[in-house]
Amino acid sequence: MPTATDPDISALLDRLRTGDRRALARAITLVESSKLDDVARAHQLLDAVLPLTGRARRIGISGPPGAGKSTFIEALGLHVTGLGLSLAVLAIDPSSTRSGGSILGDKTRMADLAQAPAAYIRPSPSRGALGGVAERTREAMLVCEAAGFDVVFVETVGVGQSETALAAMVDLFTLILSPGGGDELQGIKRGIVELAELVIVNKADGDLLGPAQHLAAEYMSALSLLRPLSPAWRAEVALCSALRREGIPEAWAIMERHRAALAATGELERRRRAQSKGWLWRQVTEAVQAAIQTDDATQALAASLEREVEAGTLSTAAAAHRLIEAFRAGSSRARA
Ligand SMILES: Nc1nc2c(ncn2[C@@H]2O[C@H](COP(=O)(O)OP(=O)(O)OP(=O)(O)O)[C@@H](O)[C@H]2O)c(=O)[nH]1
Ligand SMILES: [Mg+2]
Repeated sequence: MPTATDPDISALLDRLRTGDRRALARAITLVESSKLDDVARAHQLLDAVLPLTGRARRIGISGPPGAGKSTFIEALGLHVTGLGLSLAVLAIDPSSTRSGGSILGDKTRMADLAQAPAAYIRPSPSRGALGGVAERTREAMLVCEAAGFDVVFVETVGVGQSETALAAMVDLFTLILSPGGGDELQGIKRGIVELAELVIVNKADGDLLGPAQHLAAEYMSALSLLRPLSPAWRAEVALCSALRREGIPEAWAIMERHRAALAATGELERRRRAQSKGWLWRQVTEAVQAAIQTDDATQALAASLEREVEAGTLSTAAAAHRLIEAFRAGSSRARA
């Protein structure tokens, strides 16, 4: 039985486990907080939450702006809750400037899903630092699992490196595309396509049906050339119309088949373990970088090294080495 020493956290955890929505919202706010007072409490909560996680299906949904991610999530979400499963929807939102794309805006747009009692849609934080946001989203996902959700969808808009962070936290990375995005194999970097174990070509309706079929065929042949991420699963391509809610049960069936295939071979467990290890080092890297960047003693040196590197008078390797050495010397002086 998980415990926390802070009585507030322990009470919060008890309420969270019963599925109390207000406790869930509070718990997520706590893990998203960067206030110094909250961080230690958030860590206590996360430690206590950890043994309660692992049961949910973790599904990532990414794709270029306007591909229909939100419409798809609403349609799939209604299907999933209709099957009697509970669903949490979270988003990695790397850009606070992006208009109209945030889940906060979506909450009003996913009107039907927002009404479903078994669905929980969490407005995403709009912070600057990409890594920080993704880190918080992963922790929010774990909190949702502890609250008993059967399925968690994590969405990100496919414009930057947030897809890599998304793929590193989910069991299945799904890419949503739509026809008419200009040249096909559209602006999606190869590295991102390589992460996808399911490609959904949306908007397969009306005049777009033909182009959608064409795009799907192109992706099928492109994906057949890539080495699968796991021997347990070859990437699949499916068509749907999120708007007409067609092809949605079929998409869900593929997701369930994917889960079964990964679970049967032990790949699911292996993947999650490797992801946890990856996040450990990701968080260490970020914390060390933040410590160096905010250290008074090294700030002046950092600024001058940055200038030299910019000017091309010093290699980045030498500059990084000098900065780390100066930081280490400073912290060992502080310990003495
Ligand atoms: N024809 C057609 N249009 C669709 C379909 N799904 C979504 N759309 C439309 O495409 C537009 C974008 O849909 P969204 O669901 O907001 O797309 P998104 O990928 O979430 O967009 P961002 O969050 O801004 O990146 C809207 O005008 C939708 O009505 C579909 O299946 N068929
Ligand atoms: Mg959207």
